Amino acid sequence: MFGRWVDSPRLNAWVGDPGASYRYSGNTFEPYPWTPTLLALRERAEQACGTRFNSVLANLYRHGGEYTGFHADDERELGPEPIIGSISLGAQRTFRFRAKQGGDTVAVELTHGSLLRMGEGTQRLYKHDLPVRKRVTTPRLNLTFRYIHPL
Ligand SMILES: O=C(O)CCC(=O)C(=O)O
Ligand SMILES: [Mn+2]
Repeated sequence: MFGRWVDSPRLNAWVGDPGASYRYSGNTFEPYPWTPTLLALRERAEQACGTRFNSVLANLYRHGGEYTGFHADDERELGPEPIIGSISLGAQRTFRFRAKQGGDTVAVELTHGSLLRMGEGTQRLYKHDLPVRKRVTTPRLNLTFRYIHPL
């Protein structure tokens, strides 16, 4: 990151249609191809969210010490009002929203097999995070389905 090696607080992989690449910190990442399981989950997520997805970012949190800091998924290639479908598998973890303007943090528990739909306005108005939970000793896999627009 920024020309230096840093420890990642989680493992991730980018999967999607050919050309659904994303730019991050000056690099362009090409997606790995879909697997049959991920394609089936994409279809379920598309039906439940009422939109199309052409990529998925898979995040693996090996234990409760791994986390995602507060951020919004508001990169330009996601378009002005991204809809993101987020499937959780494995350990239950807390997910939090905080308005960019400040104010209270709202927490939801993401249970095994759940789908979280982040709709219009969510990335524009809020940041989200997945905090450290020291008591959690088992892994969690998260699949965030997205639609990447070619820039
Ligand atoms: O693990 C999660 O539930 C969220 C991951 C996330 O926010 C992201 O990949 O952008
Ligand atoms: Mn995110």
